Amino acid sequence: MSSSPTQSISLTRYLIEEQRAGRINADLRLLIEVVARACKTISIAVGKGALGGVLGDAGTPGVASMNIQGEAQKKLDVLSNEILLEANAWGGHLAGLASEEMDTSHPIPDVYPRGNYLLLFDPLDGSSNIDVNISVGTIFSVLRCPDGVTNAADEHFLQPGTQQVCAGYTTYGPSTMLVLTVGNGTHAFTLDREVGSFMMTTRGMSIPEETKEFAVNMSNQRFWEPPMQRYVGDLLSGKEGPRGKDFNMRWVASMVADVHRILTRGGIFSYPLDSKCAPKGGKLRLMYEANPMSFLVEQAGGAASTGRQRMMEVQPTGLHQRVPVFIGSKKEVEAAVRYHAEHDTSHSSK
Ligand code: P6P
Repeated sequence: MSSSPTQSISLTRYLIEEQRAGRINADLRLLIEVVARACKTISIAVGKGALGGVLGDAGTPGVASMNIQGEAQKKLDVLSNEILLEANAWGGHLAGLASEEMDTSHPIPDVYPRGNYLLLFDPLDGSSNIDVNISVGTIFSVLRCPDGVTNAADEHFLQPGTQQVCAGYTTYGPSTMLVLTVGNGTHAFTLDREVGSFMMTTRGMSIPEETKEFAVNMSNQRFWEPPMQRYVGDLLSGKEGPRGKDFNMRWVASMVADVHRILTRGGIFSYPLDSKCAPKGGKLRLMYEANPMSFLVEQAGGAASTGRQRMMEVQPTGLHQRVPVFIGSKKEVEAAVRYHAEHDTSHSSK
């Protein structure tokens, strides 16, 4: 992993420099600052743990609150969503928002001016880990609102990942870190809690092209498609097998934590189709999980695919669309894609 010295560059200074260079405008700078500030508030809530009375499921005792995903919402899911909605309502930089925790997109209240950006987010990804004190995170993606659209609706969000102008995540771990791209590399900022500022700690994250580490939920192995079975089987065969080297495995079950490790030291994260999730298109969501992570990883020299298509070229058909995900070290993602292509070719000719 390469990185250049960061001196004491704050997020604000970095954004001013990007604006001065013409890569972002004032509204996008405000958007990123607002989201970063909201994530600091979420970090405080997450950090309180049981002392903050915010652990456990949302809803009333015995009656869990479910989101559109059919997943039980944690209290912190709901709180994080509300923090991001409130923070982004009044700034005049957004035309609309969409969240994993809301069935449809959310318009900016009429009392506030509207801007030209669309913000999508998973307010607290990996929240099932909250109650066991494992790292979770916030993932966000920014698109331009189509010209001439004043009342953004769901269909205006359905743009491929290549249309993103910004993507980022905040990971609430031993330290709180914001990882961000505006299309000019992927950079990491660490929250200085004493000052309350995100300070650049890595300029230009760079994912090694090769890796010996993979991340997948192995308990789903018997449900995978044949190419995934063969791909992981060869990883597990190690140096005696076709890959000729031994691999290590990690699985945090928190996408932000797994992807942050991969951005930091390489690896491949896979959440493939399996017979359980295939009817829904996959497990992870395209618009506010796979696409922003793909933008960040590609900007760091990695790759991201559905296994059969570059992730950021998928034309979305729904706000909560799910996709299979292979993301990380470029040559390892290419290897996984090759296993799927070989399978599909040999089966299409039959
Ligand atoms: P599993 C968390 O719920 C999440 O959306 C991702 O953050 C994570 O990678 C995945 O699901 C974990 O899935 O099947 O291991 O619970």
